[in-house]
Amino acid sequence: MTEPSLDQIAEDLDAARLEAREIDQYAGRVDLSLADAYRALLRGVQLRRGRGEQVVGVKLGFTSREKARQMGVADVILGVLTDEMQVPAGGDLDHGTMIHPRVEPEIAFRLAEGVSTSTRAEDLLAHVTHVAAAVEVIDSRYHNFSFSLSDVVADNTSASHFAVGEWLPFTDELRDGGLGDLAVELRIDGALAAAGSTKAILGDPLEALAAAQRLAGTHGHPIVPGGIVLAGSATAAVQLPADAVVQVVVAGLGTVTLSTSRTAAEVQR
Ligand code: OOG
Ligand code: MG
Repeated sequence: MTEPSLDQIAEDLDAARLEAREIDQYAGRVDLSLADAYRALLRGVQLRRGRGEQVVGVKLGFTSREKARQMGVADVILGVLTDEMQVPAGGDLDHGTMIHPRVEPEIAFRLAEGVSTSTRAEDLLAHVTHVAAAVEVIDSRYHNFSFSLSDVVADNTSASHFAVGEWLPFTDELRDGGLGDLAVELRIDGALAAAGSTKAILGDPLEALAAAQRLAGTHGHPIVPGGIVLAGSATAAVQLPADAVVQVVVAGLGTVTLSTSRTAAEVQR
């Protein structure tokens, strides 16, 4: 069998996502380098832009040891967020549009409106204006949520949806260590599903900005004015049920909620 091109890989993953259908991972059948996986990721983003979606930010993956251990990978990765992935805080997400979604408690940074694409070669931290509690829904397009590092990168780091709580100004206090060890909780229908600390995010979530800058500089992710940086989960991910209310609480930063509905197709299954 001939190896699929990067365009083909991007198209296959895009179709799998749109149809909420799992595909086989590439590891073991296609020789996909990490650099090529990032190229496939960015081609996938091009496909989405071609349908009118706008890039609104980037997201880190595997910034916490617990997450990396859960998925059996070692390196920090960077994906791209579009407007279609964003659910308003308190909003509803149709569970039936996803394959096997999981949820993660995160924090989000917002970059200045004046930020330029050249920022990816500079100091992203200097451009942060706001911070907020966030919730990310991930949904691997691969069978059983199992993948190699290149696989998950090509799949836009399993990005599916996210919501951001109220943006707080990024004060000097937050910049000078104030984000380093805040208690994080993930609640599903009120019950505690995971708990941790922002410390789990690379020792300090500000390190996520340095990692985003490094990876965007190497692989060419777009950095947009007013863009969002999701710092990565502070805990292992938890299966996201249908008909549920998910809440992330970050001490000192606030809360964000998201609910899921069940579609008619799912009820019949
Ligand atoms: C990859 C995405 C990881 C995070 O916050 O660590 C991620 C995956 O686990 O499928 O978003
Ligand atoms: Mg995440």
